[in-house]
Amino acid sequence: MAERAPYDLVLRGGQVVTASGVVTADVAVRDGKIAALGADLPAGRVERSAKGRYVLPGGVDSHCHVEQMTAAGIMNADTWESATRAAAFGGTTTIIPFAAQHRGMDLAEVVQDYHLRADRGALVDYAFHMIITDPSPKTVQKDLPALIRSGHGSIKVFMTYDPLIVDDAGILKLLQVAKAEGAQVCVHAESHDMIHWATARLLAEGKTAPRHQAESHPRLAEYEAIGRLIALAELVRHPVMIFHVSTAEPLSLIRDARARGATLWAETCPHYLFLTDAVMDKPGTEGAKWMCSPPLRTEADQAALWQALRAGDLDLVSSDHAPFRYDASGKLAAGPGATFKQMANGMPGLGARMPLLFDAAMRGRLTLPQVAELGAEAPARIYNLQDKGRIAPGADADLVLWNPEARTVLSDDTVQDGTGYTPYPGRDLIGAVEAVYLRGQPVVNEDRLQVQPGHGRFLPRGGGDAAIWQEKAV
Ligand code: DUC
Ligand code: ZN
Ligand code: ZN
Repeated sequence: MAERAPYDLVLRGGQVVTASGVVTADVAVRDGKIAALGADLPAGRVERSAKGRYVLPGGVDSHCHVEQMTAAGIMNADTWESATRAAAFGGTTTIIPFAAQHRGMDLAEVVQDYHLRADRGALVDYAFHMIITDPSPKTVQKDLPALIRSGHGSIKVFMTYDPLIVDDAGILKLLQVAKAEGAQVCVHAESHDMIHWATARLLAEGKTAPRHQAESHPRLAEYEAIGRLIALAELVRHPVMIFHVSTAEPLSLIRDARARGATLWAETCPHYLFLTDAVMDKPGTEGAKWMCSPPLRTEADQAALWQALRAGDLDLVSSDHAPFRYDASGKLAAGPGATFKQMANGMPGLGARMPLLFDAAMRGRLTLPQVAELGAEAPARIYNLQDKGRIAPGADADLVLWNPEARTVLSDDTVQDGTGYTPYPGRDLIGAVEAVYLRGQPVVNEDRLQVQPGHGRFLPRGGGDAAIWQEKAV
């Protein structure tokens, strides 16, 4: 009887990229896990040359919105299938979108509903953050603890938006529950009242076009809310994840808080790194394609965010994929005369995130190990996805082969998600995804999808270390 090859798959002789460096190595896979890394490993049942290619961990996108309804009742442009298709083609194999409670909704039912749709449609693996907009006694005392214990280890709260805002008292209550149950708390931190004030002034002056949306979210609104959030976290002594940092000034708040011993995390997103608000200066309503919240900022902010990523002041890069079509089903749902305030915020990003980061490494803005860290290892570690985001024996064999000789030109015609446009039309990126493996199985190969909806698995997780306030001597 023929002997079984020791491995199911061996990727031979690639440049293997982890957060700690780049080495030439074979990567061997058995039973969906990375079994060995090294030179001249024994044969696999399937052999593939990775010579001249970089092998990176499958991306982990820890902040994206999938098949999510806005408070105004607009379903975003993606199904689970289209969103995870975009993720897979863009080298991302794990996502953490949201199960979004709107006011009056039963949180347990909301989570069950998102599960049903995800379980049917997902092509890549996933977990959820639970958005809490209604910290009622039932949510806080009953549903939330039960859901955290069943593997939903993080929540998101908003400090702004009329239909979503949780006030400081509510945030303190949620931090307390999260602390007791070992859950993580992610926060959209912008001052509601400052946005309200700025928006009212702009609308009164007739400045209703999408490009004014950027002015309606003053940079001080982010600074003030992040400072307040850090104070709330320090009061309860429970960590927070500061979502989508877009401006330079809060970086010093983050550094100072850490220097005095606070435990916290912070992310930024590709659109703040690669775009400025100048892109919104388009005729008519076209600027709406780039409306997001917090909004696009300036070149000086971009430079500060890149520096913060290199310095470790920001921990990871998520897409904040929030897709709305540029038509009456999405951005233009409120009709032709709508003001920016009536248009949905957000832009697509699941597919472009890792290609943009890989390109940044090829152009010397980051190193490849930083790309592995910011795009995969850090989000997996912070969100307690222990088998994900790493190329190491025992981890899930989520692997992406990148060809540094190829180019990827982003265009509306090639987007894989449901949005129908890219925020980066015409951008020419160095590098291209050649193959994507999830748990050792090909998901994308030579530009073809290899799996069916439902292939993705739910990843139950607790809050992990990121839900524990680390007592540091300072
Ligand atoms: N916040 C997000 O995190 N995503 C999209 C819109 C928003 O306000
Ligand atoms: Zn947000
Ligand atoms: Zn978001």
